[in-house]
Amino acid sequence: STTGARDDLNNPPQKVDCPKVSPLLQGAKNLSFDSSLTLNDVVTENEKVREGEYEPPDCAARQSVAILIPFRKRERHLVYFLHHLHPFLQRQQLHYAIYVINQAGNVTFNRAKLLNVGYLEALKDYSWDCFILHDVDLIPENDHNLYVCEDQPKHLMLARNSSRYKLMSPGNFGGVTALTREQFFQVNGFSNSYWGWGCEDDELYVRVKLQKMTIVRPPEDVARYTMLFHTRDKGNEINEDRGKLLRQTPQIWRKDGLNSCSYKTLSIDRLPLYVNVTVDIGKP
Ligand code: UD2
Ligand code: MN
Repeated sequence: STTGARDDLNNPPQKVDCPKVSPLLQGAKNLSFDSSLTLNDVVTENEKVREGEYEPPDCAARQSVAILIPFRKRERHLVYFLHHLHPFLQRQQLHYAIYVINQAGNVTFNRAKLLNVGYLEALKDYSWDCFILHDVDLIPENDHNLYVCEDQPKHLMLARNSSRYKLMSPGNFGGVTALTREQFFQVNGFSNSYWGWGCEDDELYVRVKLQKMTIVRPPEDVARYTMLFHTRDKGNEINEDRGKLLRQTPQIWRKDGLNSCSYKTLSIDRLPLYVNVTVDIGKP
């Protein structure tokens, strides 16, 4: 066709890059959690989100970010998470999608292996620049805490209400971390061998250090979180082997990780606000 209108359809005008600092940021917020809020309410609040994915309408996002959440039976936390995170990420003008990696069955929980699965599965959808590895119960309080990756792995959760905002020790790498596609690949992801609670995050930190990477952090006053109340989940008992395993990292990281992560995907449900990947990850 030679009509102008038709050309516009075939070649939509290139979006300009989003500004370096989003004009939509609001800063520190007092979060509230309304126990009558339902998942359907949150769907209604977020009509611009499609199958868990969003792109800023007026500019080209600087990074495409996959949020990976290890999950089993934390439905209430997930409702609050989606309610807060979708608007938070949109104010940062990101292209993003939220993936919930749901462990099937009742055998011991394995957070690290679920995150490996999330990385591998999300990359089948899109070549994400950046991966945010995110506990479902941590809600960021300040949208200046940017959910983007840096040239080194980033630790985003430095203080939380449940510890009276006491600063985490510099050796901590848990809760919420951001690695680029290449950084996560370079360390061979997480170990698949941490069944139950503890030290899988420390293990990732060892992998990062073995690659001579360093850790970057946001400003302390910005990297603050509310942790939703919980007790230790059934099926996620403390891992008594964690210390022994951790000492073996230099010997095993090359053969225990993304390259040895075997699992069976039971379903991929593209729900309005997140992609739900239900997976059989085997047993210890
Ligand atoms: C700490 C770390 C966490 C992880 C964990 C040890 C912080 C703030 N967090 O969290 O990153 O290293 O210790 O494994 O340092 N989950 C479920 N269902 C379950 C069990 C766990 O969905 O039955 C998921 C959920 O996303 C949860 C996460 O796993 O937030 C971590 O488990 P947790 O919250 O019980 O552990 P916590 O708070 O001690
Ligand atoms: Mn927790």
